[in-house]
Amino acid sequence: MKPTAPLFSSLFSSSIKGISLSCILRYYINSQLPHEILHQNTQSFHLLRDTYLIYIHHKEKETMATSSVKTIPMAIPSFSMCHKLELLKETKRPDPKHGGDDEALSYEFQEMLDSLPKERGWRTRYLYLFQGFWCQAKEIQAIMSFQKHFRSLPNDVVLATIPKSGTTWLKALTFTILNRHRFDPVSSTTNHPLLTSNPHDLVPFFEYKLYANGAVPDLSGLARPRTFATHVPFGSLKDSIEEPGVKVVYLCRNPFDTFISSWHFINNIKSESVSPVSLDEGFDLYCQGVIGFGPFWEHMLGYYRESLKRPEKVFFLKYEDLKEDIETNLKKLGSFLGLPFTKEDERKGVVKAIADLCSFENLKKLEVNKSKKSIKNFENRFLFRKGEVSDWVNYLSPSQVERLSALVDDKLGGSGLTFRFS
Ligand code: PAP
Repeated sequence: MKPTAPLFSSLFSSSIKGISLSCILRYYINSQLPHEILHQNTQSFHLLRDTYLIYIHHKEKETMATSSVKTIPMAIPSFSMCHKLELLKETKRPDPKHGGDDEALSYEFQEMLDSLPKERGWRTRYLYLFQGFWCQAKEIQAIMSFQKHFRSLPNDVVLATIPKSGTTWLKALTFTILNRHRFDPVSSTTNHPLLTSNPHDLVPFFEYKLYANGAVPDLSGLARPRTFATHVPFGSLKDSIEEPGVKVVYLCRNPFDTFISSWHFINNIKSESVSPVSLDEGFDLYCQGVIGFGPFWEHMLGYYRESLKRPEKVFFLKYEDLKEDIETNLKKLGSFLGLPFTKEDERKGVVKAIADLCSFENLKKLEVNKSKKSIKNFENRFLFRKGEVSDWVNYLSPSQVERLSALVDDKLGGSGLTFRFS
């Protein structure tokens, strides 16, 4: 077969029947066409000194393209199939290769993903080890965009958690404290935003909302102080919050309940194309650190150590402490955020009103949290399960308790970070 056509570089930027070659490449990388179809239509491709020679079969003539890109693990089918791609030109397609509910990812991005270690995912096919923590392909895409484009401002507030530690609660509490002069939590006639919006709609995540799909959002219209949320570990966040005035609030929950909460949540929201994670399998992954944004011990320690180093900038809260004494902790949070509760606030019952408004019982019964969707189309009701401390006793076997206790001792022992279980 004699190559006759232009070099890959020019071909790559060219188009065939109006469809760019990069689009065709992407389609075949993303698709899981039966192998026979690819084989039947492919002429051949060979590796020659780090370069793939891709033979493209055209109806009238054969074409060869050479690529300086090192890994193109695919083949181009007959151009007579190209008309079938016409419809795919601008549409985003599900990405079965990277996990079922992902939308199409760029060729360069997929190449980067393929270079990362990966493990079985909980709700998408894979979790990738990115910057030392495990996350989904779409999260990596968003985090990369966030890290590249986000510019912090002096009074920004960032709420950080590992998933299922009480993020929804922390968002509700912080939003209500910071906005209590605009939206009075005490007045019974108040039309407080929390009554009609899920907390995730009031405090956006960097990675699921603002920078999702690699977007670059315009943040200029946000009310001050700007309040954001993230699950990203501290090591991957710190360069993006260089402004000395930025404040971080971290909410931590005991790893036993965090695991049980994650397991329930993920099996409720995972795509149908991914098989359910059994409790035993999930537990094993969790203990290996393989959970979204894990290992959990590194996530917790990253923020914990920073809170010891810079307590005026990183405030470390525990879910169990909030459950035990919400009002004391709300006052500490208000002071940390620079909006301490005054004597007048206390006299009017503002602290108690915030605690009641944001309570599990109150939020769970609201229509918006019973029947609407917020993040990535998940049903809000899955965010409000039991809201208790130590529900794990109903699920974990004695040997699992022993294993996780030993792991917690091993990873967190001596750090000063401890948990209460009642
Ligand atoms: P996310 O990471 O998906 O945002 P997140 O809000 O961190 O989830 O965690 C959900 C957990 O917090 C659930 O715990 P459970 O599975 O053990 O029940 C949820 O019930 C609990 N939760 C949500 N809102 C509140 C609240 N207002 N008070 C106490 N716990 C809450």
